[in-house]
Amino acid sequence: MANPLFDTLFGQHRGKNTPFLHLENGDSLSYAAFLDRAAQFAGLLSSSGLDAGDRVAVQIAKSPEALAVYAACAQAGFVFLPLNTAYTADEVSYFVENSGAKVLLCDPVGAAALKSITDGCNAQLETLDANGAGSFADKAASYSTSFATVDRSGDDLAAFLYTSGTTGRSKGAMLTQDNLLSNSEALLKEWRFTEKDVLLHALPIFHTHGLFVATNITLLAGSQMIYLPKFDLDQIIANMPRATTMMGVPTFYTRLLGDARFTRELARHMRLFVSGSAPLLAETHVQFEERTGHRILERYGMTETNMNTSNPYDGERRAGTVGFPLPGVELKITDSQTGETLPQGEIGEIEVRGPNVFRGYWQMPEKTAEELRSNGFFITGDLGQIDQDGYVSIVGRNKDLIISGGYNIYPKEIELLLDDATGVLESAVIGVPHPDFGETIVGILVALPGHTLDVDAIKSEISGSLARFKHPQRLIVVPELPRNTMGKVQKKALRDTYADLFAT
Ligand code: MLC
Ligand code: AMP
Repeated sequence: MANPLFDTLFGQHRGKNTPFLHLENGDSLSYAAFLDRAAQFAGLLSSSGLDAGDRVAVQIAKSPEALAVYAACAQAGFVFLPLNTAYTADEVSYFVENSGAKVLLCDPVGAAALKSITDGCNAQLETLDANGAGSFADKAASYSTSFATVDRSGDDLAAFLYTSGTTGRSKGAMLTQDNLLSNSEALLKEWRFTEKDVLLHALPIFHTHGLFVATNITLLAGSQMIYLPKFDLDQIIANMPRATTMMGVPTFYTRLLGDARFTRELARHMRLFVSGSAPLLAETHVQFEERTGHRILERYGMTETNMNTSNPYDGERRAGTVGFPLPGVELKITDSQTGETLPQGEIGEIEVRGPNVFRGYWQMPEKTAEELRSNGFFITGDLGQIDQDGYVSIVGRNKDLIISGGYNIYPKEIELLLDDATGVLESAVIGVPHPDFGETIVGILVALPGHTLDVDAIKSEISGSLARFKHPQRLIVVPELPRNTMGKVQKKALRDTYADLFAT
């Protein structure tokens, strides 16, 4: 027996004194030092009464220690459950309860607000701050820097990532060791990662992109990361001459293009820029090539599937497309009503199947059955088409979803809160084009008869329950919502009406 995820990504680097992480303050951390820390964390978690397969929820700042918790869970056989640091205590409470997590790791600043939640579900609460200090680190310090890796198989669960849904309830996507490994192995080959690479890492590590794509590829290749706490233009510009690759959401690239310091010379040492998580405008692709000589490589993925498609490394990286299915991934375009495969060139629902596709949603068999067919195809909710050369394009969404700066927001979650706000009869939440975030959130409100709505008061009424990035940028009061003959709110009509709200 063995533990494929730990052995392949982490274990292979035991005793290696070469750098793994370069930090913002100029310090570097070797693979060996990183693994020592991870082993101590694994020792502590294992002696805390957890069984293999138990969930460890973490809502902590991006730090080397935060990654070491991921490694520790892999080594000790626990399921890693990372949470967006912007989530409020209300939001975190749902994830802890729903997942049945045995441990919640949080920032010391937020600990008091989360204590009643963990007490209520018999979970342990430990802290870890942005500098890697806290009760968890203190307790781990007395544990050995070697830990006997727990046997797991490729079919065992490695991580839960929560993703919102059209009903407003988040679903825990269950990812196996093989889901993660197969995908990073495919991407490493496609994007030609080697131990010579230095990845400029400014993404958060609580989502697929920053964790399973960027970090797992680095680990698999045994390369290095310039590991920044967040996207900060000055830091990106200062560090780019030392890097060879970067992965980002489209906002990273539009912000870089908006800065005159970002030049061909600055990007001279880079071999690859990857974009994903949201649509990259063809215009950004073209401007980027004009400025730097590099063609951004766009790829397409999801929480439930990791990466599905990628533009080619060597062939033409075609603007406005997400390239070809990755080796081992099958992709087809189907009729949303019948599920039948459509003729080449037609627009329909994108379905994917392969070793990358998740196991289903935690304790939600009906939701799983709605989206994951018994033949293994996952219905993505994205609308796409395949051109005569085989390039896949995403042309829209069959799901009511807003993607702002690479974060997904499901309108229903916000509508439920707005509908309950003082004086509101009903609401509709839409995404409209935004120059920085790609899309941003607008709430359309209808007042109860006889009420005059105070939008500022409504904003503060809902704010305590929602992470900042889910706050509507604008609330607009209308006499009534547009509806079709079936009585369904016509969101497309609303999106058309307010399309220019943030135009520059
Ligand atoms: C921050 N804010 C956002 C926001 N990010 N609002 C809307 N959308 C976002 N994405 C808010 C803050 O709360 C704050 O509000 C204000 O905007 C400015 O905050 P900031 O801290 O200065 O923003 P910044 O750090 O610059 O963040 C922007 C960003 C970041 C784009 C760099 O959001 C980011 O790193 N996004 C990447 C998300 C990601 O990794 N997605 C991958 C998902 S995986 P206020 O009101 O307090 O001022 C996936 C699968 C796949 O989708 O295919 O990859
Ligand atoms: P998430 O729920 O965060 O996993 O987001 C997945 C969604 O992001 C997909 O279903 C797509 O709608 C979107 N997405 C990811 N990559 C791209 C891309 N390159 N172009 C357009 N949309 C994308």
